[in-house]
Amino acid sequence: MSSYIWNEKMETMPFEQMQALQGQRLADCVRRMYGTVPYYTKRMRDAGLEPGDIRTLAELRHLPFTDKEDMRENYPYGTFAVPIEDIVRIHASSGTTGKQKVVGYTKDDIDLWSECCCRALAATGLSKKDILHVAYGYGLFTGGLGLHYGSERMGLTTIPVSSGNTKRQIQILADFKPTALACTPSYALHLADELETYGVDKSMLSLRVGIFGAEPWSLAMKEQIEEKLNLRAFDIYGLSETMGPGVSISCEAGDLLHIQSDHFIAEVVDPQTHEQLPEGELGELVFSSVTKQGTPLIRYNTHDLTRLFYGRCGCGRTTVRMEKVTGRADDMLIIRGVNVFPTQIESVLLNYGEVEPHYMIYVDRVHNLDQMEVQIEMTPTFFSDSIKDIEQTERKLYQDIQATLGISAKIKLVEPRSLPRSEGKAQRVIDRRSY
Ligand code: DLL
Repeated sequence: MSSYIWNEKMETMPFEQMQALQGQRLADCVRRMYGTVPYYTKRMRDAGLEPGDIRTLAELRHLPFTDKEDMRENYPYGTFAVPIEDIVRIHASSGTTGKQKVVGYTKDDIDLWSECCCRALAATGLSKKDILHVAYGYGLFTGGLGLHYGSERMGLTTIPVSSGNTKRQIQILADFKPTALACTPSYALHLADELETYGVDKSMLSLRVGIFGAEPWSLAMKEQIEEKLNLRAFDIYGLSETMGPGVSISCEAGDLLHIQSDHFIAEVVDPQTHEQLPEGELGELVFSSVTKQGTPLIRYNTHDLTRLFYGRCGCGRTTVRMEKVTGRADDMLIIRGVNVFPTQIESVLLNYGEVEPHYMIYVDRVHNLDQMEVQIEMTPTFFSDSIKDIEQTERKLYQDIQATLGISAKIKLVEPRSLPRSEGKAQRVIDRRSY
């Protein structure tokens, strides 16, 4: 079945009407938070603002930003806008450093989240006739439970496998015949590679849709997963602070992701000046989750890098679209002064039939000079080739990566299956530099 629109009214609302609704919801949200959430009240006062100053969407740009530090400084419940007895669920995300970012959901928030996930699932063409295998982790991570509730609300047969235990995952894929798989793209690739180990051919699977996200992945990787698992892959985006999966989803008409604009007001800002950027310009993605009751956030800087696009999409939706997130501003490596994102390296590797998209980037500082080494797994067939061929491919990759990044990196082709695999978000970079 092809995709359909779950909430016609909200997902196809004329742009001006949506902006008016967003402005109204923003004003309500500011009023709700002012006086209830102490850190936010202080922020507004410091900026010389009162709730009455915010009446329309145009006034959004006057409001102060919120960042992960605000969540950490107010750990665990200081960002909550309702008493704890109204909270029915808590999630948390740890990130790489510091205290966890804790978020609370009221019953209405869980309903809103399920609605957003239904919209996302519908955009991929799933309906109640489908069986969804959820291999995102269940627990404090939002991936598993978030999609689970949306899937059940839509009436799909939902298999809550959670992450880990690859052997069992493959057995379920082969025996229960799910038609859709939800997990991180790196784990989808791992599952595809492991099919053979367990004597399963992709023709024995019934998958037709993949709902992949929670980490950056390139379009080249998307094509590989589609081919290896014989499905159509969609990109699902979200973050715990604003809700979890379902904030945006790609559609059948293209690779841009539709943001659920009636709940999340998106801006893209210049990373240095924090000024709003016009349509199509690359910058940091900022969200205001104006309908959330538990932990609403205003102008939360995700530090994810993307561009925004407006106008009606080929699928009929009018919601604001964002480009596939290529990385986070804080994931960016600066090697000898040059900005490098792991996904740039990934898109080069994926043009080579001799290697697998399993790679690790090691960064060191030797005699005050940054050095980058990229280790890439060879395919089992290429691994058995002559040393001369392997060295030649290493040289070609060296040149290609240098041309793409503008700096050189040592390339080391390693044995198949020798690099660590992740069951959730993949770790691609080990930065061993000390400053
Ligand atoms: O990763 C929520 C999620 C679960 C999204 C399942 C999609 C599917 P956090 O653990 O809080 O929440 O991490 C959020 O992950 O700021 C991005 O940097 C990254 N991220 C999430 N989705 C994508 C995506 C979940 N589709 C952080 N593409 C975000 C690229 C993504 N990066």
